[in-house]
Amino acid sequence: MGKYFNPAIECADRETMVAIQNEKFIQMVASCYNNIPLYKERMDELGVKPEDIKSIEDLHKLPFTYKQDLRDNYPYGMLAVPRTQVSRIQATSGTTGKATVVGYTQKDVDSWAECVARALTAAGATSDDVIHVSYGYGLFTGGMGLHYGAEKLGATVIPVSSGNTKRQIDILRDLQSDYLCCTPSYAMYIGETLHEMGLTGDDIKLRGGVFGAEPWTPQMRREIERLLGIKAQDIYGLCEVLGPGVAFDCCEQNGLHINEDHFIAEIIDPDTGEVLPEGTPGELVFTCIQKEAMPLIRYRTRDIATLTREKCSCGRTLVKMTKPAGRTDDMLIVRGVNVFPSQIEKVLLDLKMTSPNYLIVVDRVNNMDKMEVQVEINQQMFSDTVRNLEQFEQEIKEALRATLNISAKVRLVEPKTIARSEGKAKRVIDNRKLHE
Ligand code: DLL
Repeated sequence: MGKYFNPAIECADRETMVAIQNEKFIQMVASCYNNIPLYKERMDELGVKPEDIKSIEDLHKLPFTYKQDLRDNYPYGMLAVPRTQVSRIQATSGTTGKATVVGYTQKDVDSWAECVARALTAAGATSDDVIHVSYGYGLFTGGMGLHYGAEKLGATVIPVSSGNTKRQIDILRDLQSDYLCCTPSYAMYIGETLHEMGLTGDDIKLRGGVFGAEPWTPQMRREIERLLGIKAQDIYGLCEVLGPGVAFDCCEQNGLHINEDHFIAEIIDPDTGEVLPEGTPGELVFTCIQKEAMPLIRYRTRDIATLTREKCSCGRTLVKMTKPAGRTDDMLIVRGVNVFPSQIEKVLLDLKMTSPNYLIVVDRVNNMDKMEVQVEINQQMFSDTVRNLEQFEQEIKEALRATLNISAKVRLVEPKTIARSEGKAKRVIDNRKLHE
């Protein structure tokens, strides 16, 4: 199955895997304590010293890490190595306030590539294949992550990045790509455009695709497979922990195997922090045990999932997570971009002419995410001319685009038309039905 199917790790019995994890975990905790002030402080507060950590059984003694901790220590405060040893920086898309910056040493970049190469291998790709990467390149981990993974595999990589869909199809055809890597919604869009051009899956050579970065349903998977004539595989990850390649699905297409020699996964009750037993849904928490530059202890992902160690027909023993079934915070993922309602609120309030009443309506039309922001104008604006209102609508649209990096439809509504709430305000209506 190729060099990056590694049965010694991926099919290891539990005892072997625990032995691998124990060794790396103990080293990593010591490195965090000695090099990252936040961890020294948190562990001292709890009265835990690195010597108290003898195996992964002691994981629950350690503190959690939150996204806010990364923001508070922006940009380099969470590094366990001197900045000069960092060979790459990536960052999360669309967060409130400062971006979350993540560093990698050369060895981390290499391990990351290996995790992605495993995912590509599980999807059936080999070193003989041409791999077309349409994830965005840049600070977002999608483009670079899949690129280095495909290169590690020994494949021929085409770094197309996203956008210009007709051109994507020309490249897929001309360069005879075997695999497509992008968000599932973009894969759908490429598929639909292909058919609009009077072509079908038979006119391209694609055999498979590796899609992730946002939630997608099994129905969407079947539709992508039909439109492009491929097998569509899932890949999961988050920038803080690695990027794509934390987990990937296999031929079963039923849950994603976690690269357990790199990450220890736990499921916790998001309210109490209590560790939940296998098979119970809760918040996914990851501890990085191989990362040098930015190892995180018990990182709260906010993704809701379930873990299972049931035998998988692919032969891998790596624990499987269900596809994230939502998040514990209010982050929306629109066309692969992370959007917090508070970012939209800030844009509107900065423009001053609106009331702080707004509603975000997200939908999926023809398999593409659409976002509409309904903005309540104040009484004074309401009596203004239509021309001025149109101009204002345009201004909001541009400001949102500049902040979020994606476009949204803006609709001005009359004063007092957006429902007021007596408890928590409901700012988002998500009609996408992603988890039926
Ligand atoms: O989305 C990394 C990535 C790139 C994964 C390319 C896969 C492919 P972030 O921008 O930090 O990183 O967003 C992470 O996206 O916490 C999940 O909520 C969501 N997410 C990522 N992959 C999946 C997936 C990248 N396969 C956040 N299914 C995560 C559902 C996903 N949700």
